[in-house]
Amino acid sequence: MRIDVVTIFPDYLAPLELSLAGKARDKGLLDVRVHDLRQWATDRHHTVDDTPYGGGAGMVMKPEPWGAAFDELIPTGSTDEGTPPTVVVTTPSGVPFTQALARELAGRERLVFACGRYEGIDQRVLDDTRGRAEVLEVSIGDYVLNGGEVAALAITEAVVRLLPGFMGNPESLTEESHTLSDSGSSLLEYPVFTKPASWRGHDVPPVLLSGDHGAISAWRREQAVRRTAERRPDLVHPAVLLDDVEVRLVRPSDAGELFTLQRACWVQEQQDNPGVVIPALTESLGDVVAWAAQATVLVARSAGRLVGAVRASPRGDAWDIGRLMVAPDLQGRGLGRMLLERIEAAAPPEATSYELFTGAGSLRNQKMYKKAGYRLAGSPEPGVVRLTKARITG
Ligand code: 6GU
Repeated sequence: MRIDVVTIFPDYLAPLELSLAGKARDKGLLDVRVHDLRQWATDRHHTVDDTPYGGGAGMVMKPEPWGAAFDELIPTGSTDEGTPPTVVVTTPSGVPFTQALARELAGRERLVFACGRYEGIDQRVLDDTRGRAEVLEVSIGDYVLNGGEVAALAITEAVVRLLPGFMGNPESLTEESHTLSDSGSSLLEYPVFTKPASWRGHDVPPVLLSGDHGAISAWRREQAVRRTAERRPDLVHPAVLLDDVEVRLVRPSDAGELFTLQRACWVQEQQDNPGVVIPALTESLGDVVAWAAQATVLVARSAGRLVGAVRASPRGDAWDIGRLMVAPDLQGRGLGRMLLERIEAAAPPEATSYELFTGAGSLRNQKMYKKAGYRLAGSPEPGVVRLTKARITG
């Protein structure tokens, strides 16, 4: 494989000479060349950036130096002899870099990295290059780096170690995190241990010393699944997109699932508020049917599944909101906040404030309510806090 890197900071790419990529070079698997973009800038100051058309902050990388760089590195006609080169433009607005993309890139004969700086590269450079090469805009994660150099290093490292003949022991490639299992799902790696069996009072899990290979595989798989569910729920079940969610008024036929969802949701509340009596945990199906018929109740469904609900009723001048619930596996995605906004919007015209209660120990709930504009307004009984928000009517 041949890799060219075009950057205004060639020194940044020095690590390519070392370790991994250096090893691949020594084995003759890899030919890496780093180029300074400024050598293709024609003015006296070797200018590579300019102000953006349309205004706005920051600078944009000028098209001419990039055009000249690609003309030299990827001459027209380079498509004719076999596979066209792949230009990887590193940018936070690219497609996510994944192990699957690393495997794809490892199959290419030529990669050309274009390391963006400033606010990015004039878009026409990429459009102009598409005739001669496959152009991919790639990001290494949801955060912003000053430039694409570190991303180019990371991508190179992930790709080069997959080159046939690079790894001494190819088996270590098939077991690691993010390798697709037979079922097609991706799991994080299980925790690993080495000698001694006891260290600073921490023991290695006994099953690993048992010599029972079946039990060891089962334990490892269980640990991998547990870790993945905790750290990367997005890998276990694809994110529920908010526009997948239908919110509507409750119907009598929702009651059974509402009853089940309520129980599941308030178990956590009981754990966070020990000793507090929580009616939502002990109500019967009949109780749920009764309040669902009396109050204004909204339910959220996603792909047919009941995933959230909220209820409210007028009390004096207040719109009394309660039973805001989101399925435990889908919390933290803004669903609760959306339901809260929707039930606020359903308040009768005469309501002047919103009011709700939650556990004194339910810090996550309180944080969400405060973000939504609620303020603590006393404690009606031990372990319970009241929150209120003035209604602003236009
Ligand atoms: Cl590829 N470039 C920059 N500048 N920032 C990033 C990135 C790339 N990937 C994540 N953040």
